Amino acid sequence: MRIGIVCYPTLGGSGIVATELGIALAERGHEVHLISYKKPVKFNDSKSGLHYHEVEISTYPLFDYSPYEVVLASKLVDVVKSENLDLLHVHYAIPHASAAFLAKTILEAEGIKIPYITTLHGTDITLVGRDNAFRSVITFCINASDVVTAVSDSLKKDTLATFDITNEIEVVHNFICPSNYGTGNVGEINRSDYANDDERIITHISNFRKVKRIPDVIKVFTGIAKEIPAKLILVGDGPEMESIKKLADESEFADRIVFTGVVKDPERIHSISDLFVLPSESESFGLAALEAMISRVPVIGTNLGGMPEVVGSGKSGFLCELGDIDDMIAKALEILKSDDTLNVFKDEAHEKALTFDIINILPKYEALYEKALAGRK
Ligand code: GMT
Repeated sequence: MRIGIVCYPTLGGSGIVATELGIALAERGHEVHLISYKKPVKFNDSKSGLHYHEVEISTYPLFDYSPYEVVLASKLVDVVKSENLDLLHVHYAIPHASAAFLAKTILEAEGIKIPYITTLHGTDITLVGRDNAFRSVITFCINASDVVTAVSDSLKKDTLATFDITNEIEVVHNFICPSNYGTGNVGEINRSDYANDDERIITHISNFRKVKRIPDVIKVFTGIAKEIPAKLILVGDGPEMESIKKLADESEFADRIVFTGVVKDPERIHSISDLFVLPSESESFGLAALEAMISRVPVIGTNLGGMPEVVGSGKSGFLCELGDIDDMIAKALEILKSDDTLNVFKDEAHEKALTFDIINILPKYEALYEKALAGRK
């Protein structure tokens, strides 16, 4: 198949999933064309069958805000025609689904039929999607999609509860490529640069937005550090960075908190970690948790959204109620109390992560592409 994939290029989960999917589809012999405003962070230039098309954003003095959706739709029309694409797969509804709908309508007027598949990722429904300013367009474009997928059962439920959905939503969970982990290909990292032998390493990786509740990470770490020797590594960057740095500076364990900034290959950090903390107030799936688990790192997270589908509770880690810091500290200490217990959790985390192997997930997308092609609306 000749597939166009639209995504955000950043390190956010939807961009990672879209790019990894593109790479895997190219490996299966499909011709894949990734379309975004910047080359996605995980794009692989040397992969045969994988191509990149950049959406150029025009700026004119008249525009306070450049109309990205319009230039994206125009680009989609051009790429569908020049590359003879069979279908479009857009990741994150806003504004990718509406741009795809516009492109499809334009192409239809020219006698070209192209289906589009929309994958809902999370905040496009649970956060941005709840904003009334987007509601009518998102609802329409989800319903007009030839196929709609959600990355968890929980997100499907949220979508049905938030919008007037008349279309079917198929759940296709996010995935992991186990072969990318534990290969040593991501470069060396010395545990001793971050912690002493007797210290546990706690990590958190995110885009530092409010929804991730990083102050809770610092509180949980403080509780752990009061009981056992430990270090906290905070990976990523985003709007909350300044306030988090201030909180860390004021902490009684300030000298045990390290900020790395954005790290392109989080597996380097996971390879030296003992525990991953993700106390988000909303998490449709929790790809960051899955990435930790495949690297044998157990998770302390919140019992909401798609997290129970990914982490489960009591084996690969523990899920606690939102904001229940005392419980998170107690559960973290339970995992970290001895090397034997920690190793049991590490093994379980890895086992559970393997159930999300891309080998099991990719055929589901291929089948949905076939379905979209068979029933071109
Ligand atoms: O919230 C993020 O970290 C970014 C966002 C995105 O779309 O890039 O993540 C959402 O999609 C990920 C991939 O499907 C999911 O793993 C995340 O759980 C989801 N984030 C939220 O629901 C807050």
